[in-house]
Amino acid sequence: RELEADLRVALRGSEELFLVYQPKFDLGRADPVGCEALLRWRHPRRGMISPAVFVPITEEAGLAADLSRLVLRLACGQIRAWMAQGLEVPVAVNLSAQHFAGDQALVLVQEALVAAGVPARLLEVEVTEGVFIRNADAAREALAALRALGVRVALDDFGTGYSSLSYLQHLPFDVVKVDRAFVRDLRPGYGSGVRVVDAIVRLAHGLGAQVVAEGVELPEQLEALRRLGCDSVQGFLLGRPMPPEELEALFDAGR
Ligand code: G
Ligand code: G
Ligand code: MN
Ligand code: NA
Repeated sequence: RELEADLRVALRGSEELFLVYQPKFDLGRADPVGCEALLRWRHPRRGMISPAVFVPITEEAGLAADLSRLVLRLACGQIRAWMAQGLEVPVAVNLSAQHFAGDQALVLVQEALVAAGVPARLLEVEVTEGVFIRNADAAREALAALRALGVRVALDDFGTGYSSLSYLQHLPFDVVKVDRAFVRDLRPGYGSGVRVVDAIVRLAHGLGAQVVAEGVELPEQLEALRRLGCDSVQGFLLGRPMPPEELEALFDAGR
């Protein structure tokens, strides 16, 4: 396919693929506490193409590891650049579930950290429930190995997959990210939306994980999340995915 061929070229090194960074804020102190790196592709003829479109293409074409290698290199390079400016900004990257069938995720992450000279504690890895579909035991081991390195591990899009509870009891996560579908229902008159998020927060806290809510677009949602004891928040209300210089300004202002 045409996009696949273009992706192969872009992955070989170009500025077509780049990261934008969406800030995350602590709900108690309202400080920026980190960010999520999100990949963007500026195609030379078609303009911006969403990762929702091209990430699945890389996965089917056997290019997932190349893509993740690039994302990790860019993210760790940015962490390093911020460190050189005296800023410690934790960065979360999204990794394909494919890497968790064996030790590939560990190898990719370790290589990127070493190459950039970045401490593991500044990197967070986000995975979806999809990591557990094929081989749950292998995934659990891979996640444990990352955490043993000092990398934080987050469960992304929580509650949208299936069999959500059976694997949570084994505690392979530092962070649970409440999917924006649940945050959307935190509106007056939607009592059931509040009860679902309340249950997720209690469950995650009971298992020792922090809770990040994503997709916060309205002040009412922020207020509801505060009342429910959510730890941190991310969403268009607080900050869109942005270039690194803009994120820097947020962290600079806070020091
Ligand atoms: O940023 P945006 O909302 O367009 O992202 C759409 C989807 O693409 C989301 O599911 C997001 O997790 C995923 N995505 C964004 N960046 C990356 C990345 O670097 N690697 C992978 N595997 N997925 C990504
Ligand atoms: O699947 P994942 O959670 O990694 O997806 C992240 C995607 O969510 C990014 O593409 C980002 O652009 C998008 N996103 C971030 N904040 C918001 C928000 O407040 N509302 C909506 N609709 N999307 C958001
Ligand atoms: Mn994510
Ligand atoms: Na999500």
